[in-house]
Amino acid sequence: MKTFHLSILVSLAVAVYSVPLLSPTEEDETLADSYLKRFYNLTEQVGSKARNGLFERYEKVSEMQRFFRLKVTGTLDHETMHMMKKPRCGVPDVAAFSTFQNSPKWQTNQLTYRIVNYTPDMSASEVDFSIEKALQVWAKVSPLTFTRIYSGNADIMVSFGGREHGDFYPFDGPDGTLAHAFAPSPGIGGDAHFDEDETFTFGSSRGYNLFMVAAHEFGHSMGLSHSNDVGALMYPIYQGYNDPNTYVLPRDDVNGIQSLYGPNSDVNPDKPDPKPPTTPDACDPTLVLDAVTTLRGEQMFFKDRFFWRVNSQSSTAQQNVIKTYWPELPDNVDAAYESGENYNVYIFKGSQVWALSGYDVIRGYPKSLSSLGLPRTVRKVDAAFYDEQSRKTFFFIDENYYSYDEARKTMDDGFPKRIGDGFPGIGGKVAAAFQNQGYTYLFKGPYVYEFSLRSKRLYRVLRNSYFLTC
Ligand SMILES: [Ca+2]
Ligand SMILES: [Ca+2]
Ligand SMILES: [Ca+2]
Ligand SMILES: [Zn+2]
Ligand SMILES: [Zn+2]
Repeated sequence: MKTFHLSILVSLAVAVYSVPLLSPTEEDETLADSYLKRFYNLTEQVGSKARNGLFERYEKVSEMQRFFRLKVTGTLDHETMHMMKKPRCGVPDVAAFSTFQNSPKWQTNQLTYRIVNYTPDMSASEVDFSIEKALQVWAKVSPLTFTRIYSGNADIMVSFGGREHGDFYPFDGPDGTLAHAFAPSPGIGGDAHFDEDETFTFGSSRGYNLFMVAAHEFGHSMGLSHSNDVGALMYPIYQGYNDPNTYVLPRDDVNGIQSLYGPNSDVNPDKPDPKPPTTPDACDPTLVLDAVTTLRGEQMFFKDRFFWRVNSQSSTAQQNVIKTYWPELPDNVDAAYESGENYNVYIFKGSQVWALSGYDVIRGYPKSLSSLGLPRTVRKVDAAFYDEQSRKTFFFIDENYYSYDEARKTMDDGFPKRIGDGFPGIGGKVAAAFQNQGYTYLFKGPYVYEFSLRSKRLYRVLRNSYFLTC
């Protein structure tokens, strides 16, 4: 578990207020102030323009940017405001939450829980199932057990309520804060509260999946604070839907719970549980990408259920969970490209293709590969890129490639061709592809091959880290 230390040793030498490209609106400033007060312990009055207030805000914005691994500017830039507007957990990201300071934990492994009331959003049996599955996420990898009781005081009291709901932490209406929970202690400790102004769901439909929100909150109920590993369940931002029957707790969270309670000694050695997934590391020299594309001037690198964004302003690649941007998209995509005709981004997985317009999936998608004119024998696309010069899109399938006419929306005659014929020096399959500043880049294993399409020449063989700064 990566814990976040409350270190705000901002060097005064760098504390120059950089001028944002677009100054934040008054509405953004108000939102930012309440966000920083709630999650980063900002003490200054909202709207205070006093010098001390400005400096404290600068420090708190920087602290928040460090937690989320954004570029640390200390200002309310676009990326920072975007992050502040995402639905999240109500527990602060800083260790200042007093109950979290000295690693509180339960003194017994046999815990009780009680569902005090229900949400009208779901049936009672759906709520019961979601809560039980969310507790099992933690029970599977620790010696903890959870027994349901129906009256009296349980260690973990689960309830739904809106706005002011009986503690000193009122909820905020729809979106924003979804839920919060208290670290182990008698009384309110361990309890989990869900904001009734949200629409909680059982499946993947619009709203917030109760299983996923509850599983995160119960991490707090066990004594875990927030993680800045973007793949962790204990990351403060809502992660999207996962199937409760197949969900596997990520490695970072397993390390966290086991640091408090130890492993589960009851695991059947003949039927070991699936390995906890780890978050891909941009610096891993063996990293093989799933797909690469541009999106409105940025570069997107896909791997497993994550993607990195790189733009010309950012010095580091920002890692995100695919589902937090596009809940409808699958994980582990095969290929991606941005059309130079309509600026849609097309995402491929298996025999299906999705079209994105910014953060929206275009209606009518996913469609089948054959809707593009690819032969029905093609089951998946390995890689794709759009060529600015010829205004064609190239599809890589096994050892061959096809050329697609974006304007006529048909495959060109004379294809498929062998990849080695169009791109001398590269054989076998291609993992990902894109164009940048006139060059074509084909990814193969952890290497990137730089071509000029016009001269049909291979210029350089690079590592992933050439684009994916880490
Ligand atoms: Ca309690
Ligand atoms: Ca809310
Ligand atoms: Ca691929
Ligand atoms: Zn949380
Ligand atoms: Zn509460």
